[in-house]
Amino acid sequence: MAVNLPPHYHDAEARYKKAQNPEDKLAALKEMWVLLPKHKASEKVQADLKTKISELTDQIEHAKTAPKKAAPGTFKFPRQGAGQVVLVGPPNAGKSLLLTKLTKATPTVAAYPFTTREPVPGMMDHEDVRVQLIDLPPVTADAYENFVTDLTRAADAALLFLDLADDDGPAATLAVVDRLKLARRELVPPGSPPPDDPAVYALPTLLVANKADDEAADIRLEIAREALGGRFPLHVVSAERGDGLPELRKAIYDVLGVMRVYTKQPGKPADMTNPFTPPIGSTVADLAGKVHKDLEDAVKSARVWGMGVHDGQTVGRDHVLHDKDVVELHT
Ligand SMILES: Nc1nc2c(ncn2[C@@H]2O[C@H](COP(=O)(O)OP(=O)(O)OP(=O)(O)O)[C@@H](O)[C@H]2O)c(=O)[nH]1
Ligand SMILES: [Mg+2]
Repeated sequence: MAVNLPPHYHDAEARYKKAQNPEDKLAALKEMWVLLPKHKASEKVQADLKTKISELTDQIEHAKTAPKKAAPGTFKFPRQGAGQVVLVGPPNAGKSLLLTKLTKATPTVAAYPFTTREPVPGMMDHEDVRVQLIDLPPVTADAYENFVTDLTRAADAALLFLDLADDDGPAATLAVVDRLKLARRELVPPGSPPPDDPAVYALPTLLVANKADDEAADIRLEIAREALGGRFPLHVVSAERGDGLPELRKAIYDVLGVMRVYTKQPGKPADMTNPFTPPIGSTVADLAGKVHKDLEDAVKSARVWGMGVHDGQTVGRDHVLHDKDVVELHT
C-alpha cells in the first residue's frame, strides 16, 4: 500500500532537510507529523517520525538543562482536596486532553508525541469533593523524566493510559508499567496488599483506554484485553467526545478509598459544603485529628447523624464513621 503524502508534507520535509539547528528541525518534523495521514500504510513513516521527534526533543532539552543541575524538588504539588492522582502513559495517548475535560487546567494538547514536558496540576470536581489530578510527561522505554519518580511517590493513585488509536497501544502501555518498575514504582490494582520490598511504592491504578471514538477502537480493545489480561480495572473513554467520563470521575474518587464526613458545631446546622475526607474506616478520633492535630487526643465523644446510629446518638472516640455522616465533636 502506498502512502499518499499531501503536498504540504513535502514542503515541511524540505524545510526539515534544510534546517540548520535542532529547533528548526524539530518544528519541521512536528509539521510533518501533523500532515502525515495516519493509517496502516504510513506506520513505518509514523514510527520513524516519532523516533526523530522524541530524539530531537531530548537533545534540545538536554542541551538546555545539562549545564545547570536541575534543582531537586522543582515540581512539588502539595496535596489538595480528597487526594492526588497522576496521569501516566505513553506519548500522545490523550492524557493532557483528559485533564482539560475533567478540570479547569489548560495544558497543551497536540497531535504529536512528547507535547507535555512538565507536570500540570488541575482540580476535578466530584459532587461536593475535589480530587487533584496531575498530568505528567509521557513515559516510554527510553524516555523518562526523573521527577516522575518523586511525583508518583507523592500520589495516592494513578490513571494508566492506553491509546485505542494506536496499533502499538498495548505494547506502549506495558512499556510504561515496566519503566516505572525500574524506578521502583509498581502500578497495582486497587486493594492490592502492600509490596514486600519497602523500596517499592505501589500505586493503585485504573487503566484508561482512551480514543474509544476511533473507528478501529473496538478491535484494538480486544487485543489490549488479551495483552493486559485484566491487570487493572478498565475504563473505556473518549476524552474528545466525552464517552465514559462521568463513570471515570466517580471511579477516580472511589479509588482514593476515602469517605465524606461533615462537621457541625453544637446548636448550629452542619457545614454541608466542605466535607472532611478521611480514609474509609476512620474513627471519631481520626476525624478529630484531621480537624485539628490537638483535637485527636482531646476528643472524648461525638454526636453522629448518619448510618448505623440513631440521629444525634452519642458515640465514643473509637466509633467507626461512615460516608456522609454528620459529626459534632465533644472534648
Ligand atoms: N480521536 C481522539 N483523539 C484524541 C482523544 N484524546 C486525545 N486525542 C488527540 O490525541 C492527540 C494527543 O493528545 P494529548 O492530550 O496531547 O496527548 P498526551 O497523552 O498528553 O501526549 P504527550 O503530552 O505527548 O504525552 C491530540 O491530537 C488529541 O486531540 C480522543 O478521545 N479521541
Ligand atoms: Mg500531554
